[in-house]
Amino acid sequence: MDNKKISVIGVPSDYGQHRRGVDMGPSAIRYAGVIERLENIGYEVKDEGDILVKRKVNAQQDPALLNLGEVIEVSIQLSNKIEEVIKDERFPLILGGDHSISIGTFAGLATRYKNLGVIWYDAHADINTPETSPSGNIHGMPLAISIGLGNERLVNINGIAPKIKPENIIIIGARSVDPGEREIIKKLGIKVYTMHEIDRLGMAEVIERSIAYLKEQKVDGVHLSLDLDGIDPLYTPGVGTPVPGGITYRESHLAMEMLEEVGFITSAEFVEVNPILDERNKTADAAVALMGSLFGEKLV
Ligand code: 4U7
Ligand code: MN
Ligand code: MN
Ligand code: MN
Repeated sequence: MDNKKISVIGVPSDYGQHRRGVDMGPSAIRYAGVIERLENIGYEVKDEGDILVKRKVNAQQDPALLNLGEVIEVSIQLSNKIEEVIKDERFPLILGGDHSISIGTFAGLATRYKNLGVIWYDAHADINTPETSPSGNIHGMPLAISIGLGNERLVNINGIAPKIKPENIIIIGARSVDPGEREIIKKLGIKVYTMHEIDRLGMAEVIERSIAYLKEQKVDGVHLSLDLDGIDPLYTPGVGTPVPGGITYRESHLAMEMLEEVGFITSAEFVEVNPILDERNKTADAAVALMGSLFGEKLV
């Protein structure tokens, strides 16, 4: 990583889905030693603390967009925080929280990057709209919102819309895609490396192709959004929507190491860590170990 200054931002929100406990993700990841781990590699790390997330007031619910008001509030705060951090020339490292927090992440990043590349490491495509979503859970919608599809208030957070170009997105690890998502992916030609391609090509080839592709797109930055459910639940059981048949622990380290070697990741988030569903903080430990690889930890 070129930028030697990291700002860690916790987003203790669970409003994007219905399994409580993912709001404790930032605590679990801090407990797993994220700050010390990065400092030991040689970074100047500032813990910005957590975004203030109000405890839930039971308001009326739109079943197609659960907790919309709360997600908007969190997104605005996170966006502002990220804007401040990148103005300071620091690398934003965001700890979730469920994946709806990416809405705020993209909003903040859009204040700086006009042609941002995105690596979406996930078992899911997270590209549902309120019309296609089988659940109404906003954590299944952030990629759609980033490209301007879905609820207008979410799409327009920060006044910049769309925030990402569909051709700048690469999804890695997909193995649970809803019918409506498949249609959007096909229509927009979004690049997806499913588990099938990872098995056929190997992770090294998948990452090499992804890097080459984003370079061709002449992106001005690359955001890594890593949903811990992209990895097989054997290694990361503490997630709300586990899907078997996922990426291995070693493949994930390899992916992080290869991204580090080219040094083009400019922001990252690790989401969906739910310590209530975990086994002895295994998932947060995995997240921190992967950050070690992403930030260039060397064994010898
Ligand atoms: B995550 C789902 F229907 N697609 O929209 C949905 F399968 O951030 C799951 O990747 C979304 O964990 C998972 O509710 C969102 C479902
Ligand atoms: Mn997922
Ligand atoms: Mn996700
Ligand atoms: Mn999930």
